[in-house]
Amino acid sequence: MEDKQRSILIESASRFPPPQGVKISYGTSGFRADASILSSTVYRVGILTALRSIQTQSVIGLMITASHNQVSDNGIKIADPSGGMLTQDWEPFADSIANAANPEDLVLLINEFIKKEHIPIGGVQSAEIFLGRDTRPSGESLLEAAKQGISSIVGAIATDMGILTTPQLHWMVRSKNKGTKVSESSYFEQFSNSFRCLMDLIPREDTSSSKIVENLIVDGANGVGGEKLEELKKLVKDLVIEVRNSGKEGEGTLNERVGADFVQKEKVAPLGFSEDDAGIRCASLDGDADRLVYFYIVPNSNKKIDLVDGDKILSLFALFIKQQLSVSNKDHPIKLGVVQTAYANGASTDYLKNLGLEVVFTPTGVKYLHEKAAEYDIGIYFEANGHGTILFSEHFISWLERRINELASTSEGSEQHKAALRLLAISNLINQAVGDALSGLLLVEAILLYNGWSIQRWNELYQDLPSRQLKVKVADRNAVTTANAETVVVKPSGLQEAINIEFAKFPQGRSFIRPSGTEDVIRVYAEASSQEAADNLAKSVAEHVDRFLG
Ligand code: NG1
Ligand code: ZN
Repeated sequence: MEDKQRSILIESASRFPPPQGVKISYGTSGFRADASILSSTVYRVGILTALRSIQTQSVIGLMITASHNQVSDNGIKIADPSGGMLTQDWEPFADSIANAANPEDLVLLINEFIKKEHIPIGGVQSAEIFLGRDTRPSGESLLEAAKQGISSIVGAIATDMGILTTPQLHWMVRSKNKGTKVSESSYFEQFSNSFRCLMDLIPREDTSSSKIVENLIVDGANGVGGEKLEELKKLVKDLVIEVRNSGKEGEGTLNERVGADFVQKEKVAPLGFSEDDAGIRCASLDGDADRLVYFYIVPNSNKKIDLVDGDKILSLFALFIKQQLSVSNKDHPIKLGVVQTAYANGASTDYLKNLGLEVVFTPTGVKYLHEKAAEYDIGIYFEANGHGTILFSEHFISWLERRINELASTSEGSEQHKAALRLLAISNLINQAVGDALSGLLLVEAILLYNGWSIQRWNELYQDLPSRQLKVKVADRNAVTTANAETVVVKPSGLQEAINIEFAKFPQGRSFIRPSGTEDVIRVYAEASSQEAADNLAKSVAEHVDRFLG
């Protein structure tokens, strides 16, 4: 590293001292902590993104958000050139620089890393980083720290894309690197146009579909998603969407008893919804709009809901794609795969397998699911909490385009031709960079319309096994290690045996634990044939966790 570059780094790093006595770690989807201790981390991640941009000669994204966490938290997500999450190979470097004790140590670590990775810095190299942030009040000053980190690498520039949803920023990074338009309006255009395209391919003579065009009510978690959905809905005339908890002044606090995480974990309606909404199709976004769940309020139930979670969104998508594939193509072998995690409801896995689909499991975190889904021609992945998307391989898209041309000349307007066109429309409607609540919502709505289904009919695809999730505070969550896509506890020894004894007591019992990658807790999941049994199983497993680790 040249002297000039070194002194710029030493000088700027001294303005962002790390918090004392706290270890910061790169978790399930980046860094997350109380916003008050994050500025040094954001500054250092700014440096990291500049290095990654130089190495890949592509634009990298840096998003400031703590997703579904409380408003006083903040965090950082990084978008790689493809629009996906930062390559896992760089996570150890992210971890080590975030924890460097002083500017000298930081420079030492950077120096070592750029030598190992052959990253030329300090010369004429250029780098560009797109910055985005959600609506958290701490976002503005953290954004400044990110800019300082980026500009401390010679030749690197930061482009502030403003307040965005996480998937919007990932989409912009992907688009820029593919050489297409990147503005927010082009994002809205792409998704609203492909929605219209799919709508035009719906057989209109089927009048049963018109009845579900009625209201959709969306809970925007008082975050950035509500605001953006207001924009998007102006462009999609076929849908009537009412946005609540849209983040407007005075409407409520971000993620506080609202949003997809709250709805999915607590299984009650968010604030702003009442008995008057019973039976109506509702959806909830999370704080940065990369998660989507649906629900409806059960009449006379004290705002209890029937949850239509990520597993059911996945099932709706998988069923539709499978149908369209079998109509559009009889002979060409297409690899269609479904990716879930251990949190997927057991009933959803059975349903998908019964459809004849290949279902595979990965650990929690979309970085793992995304990577696995990318191995298929069409890979559909979802976490139960509503984060997911559908990936179409380039190879498959070229094949599909050829097929569409062929059919256009031999049987234009046939069902076969239309099914192939629908698949192409889906590939443009569903965000290819990362799970996106807004794009996912448009696809759900289009499929429901196509099928003429109410949310209740959709929910009947299969019946969820009752489940319960709990969190346990422990002294050191890293004392737990797991294997087999997090279904087996390896350490501390003896804990898995104790869990096995518990779930053997319950019909259809299943339970697992894992350290959270976004909060300082151990998560407990339990599933069984009745709610009471699932609750009891979760409780007794939580007690074992406390006994082994408390
Ligand atoms: P952790 O805290 O590691 O469980 C949570 C979600 C993940 C993922 C990340 C990122 C659950 C049980 N876990 O991770 O699926 O979405 O947040 O936001 O929902
Ligand atoms: Zn999120």
